[in-house]
Amino acid sequence: MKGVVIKSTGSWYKVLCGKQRFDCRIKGRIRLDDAKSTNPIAVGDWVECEQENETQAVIASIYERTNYIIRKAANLSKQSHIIAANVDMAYLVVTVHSPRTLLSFIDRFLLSAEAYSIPCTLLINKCDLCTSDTDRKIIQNWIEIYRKAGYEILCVSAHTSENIETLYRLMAGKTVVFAGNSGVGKSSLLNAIAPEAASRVAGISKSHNKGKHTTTFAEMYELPNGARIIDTPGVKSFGLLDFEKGELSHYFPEIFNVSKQCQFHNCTHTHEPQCAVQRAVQQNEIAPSRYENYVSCLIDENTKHRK
Ligand SMILES: Nc1nc2c(ncn2[C@@H]2O[C@H](COP(=O)(O)OP(=O)(O)OP(=O)(O)O)[C@@H](O)[C@H]2O)c(=O)[nH]1
Ligand SMILES: [Mg+2]
Ligand SMILES: [Zn+2]
Repeated sequence: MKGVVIKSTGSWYKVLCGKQRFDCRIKGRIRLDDAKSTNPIAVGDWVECEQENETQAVIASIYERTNYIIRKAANLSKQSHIIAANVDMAYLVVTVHSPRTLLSFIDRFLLSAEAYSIPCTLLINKCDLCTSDTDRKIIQNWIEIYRKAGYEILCVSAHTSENIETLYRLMAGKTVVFAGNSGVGKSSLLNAIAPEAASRVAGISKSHNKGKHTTTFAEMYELPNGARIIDTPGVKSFGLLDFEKGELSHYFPEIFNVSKQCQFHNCTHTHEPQCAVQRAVQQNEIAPSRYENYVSCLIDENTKHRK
């Protein structure tokens, strides 16, 4: 029987086959394509199961993925971690307050989502906390940066329910993944959208103003309108997988658009003369922060020259 993985702890899996849920282990010698991954089977994967009894089954094989979102398990690690598979889109949850999300984190996430062809929308959560002029300016600035880059960006609040209905409507019938740093309110948003899901939520650590890594395993929740939300554990950083230097700019949509007008077709947009990208940055058509983060990814130790 075919089912979708709705929870994965790495050693056992919860699989939904039709309306029935099974606790599953992986069958002894299953063939896995991606042995470098810490979790070869991820939430969102379609699998073939063999039923053992009322509640248990074994995963015998895994169906090919349409896409997946992946990051390096740790910066120096050779292993990767698949956050979710077979998703229609990703919502990157970010916050101005408690904690403040770094733009470098956002841009690295967006880069990976582009590389794996996953449309991404940004959600600025905890907007209820942003009452000061300074906070409002930051929000305006973020909206400008990411709209210019071609991304949708929406202010929401899990506490006051701002834009929660809109979000629910936007997700109808889609499989979406909620990603972001720990403590930005991914699980809280899920609970606001689907109170029956009741995912665990915890406070922000007072000493560090950071999340407490409350959600430990990714899990998929089904909503009455056919949406499926994958709530994921917060990540601290987003380690890049091995990109080639030349392909990197393809994953910054606004840089890629303008780069067609550069003098050299293999322009890296760093030192070359007649670079349309650098000109666009000077004219503020491309946000300086986006350009800086592009350059920082370019010189990242994991980004390679073509072999
Ligand atoms: N003021 C305010 N607080 C919020 C909002 N959303 C979440 N919080 C609080 O932020 C804290 C962290 O929320 P969680 O939902 O656990 O965050 P998370 O992103 O799931 O964190 P991890 O599971 O650790 O990745 C909790 O104390 C929430 O009550 C919001 O919209 N406004
Ligand atoms: Mg959580
Ligand atoms: Zn250029």
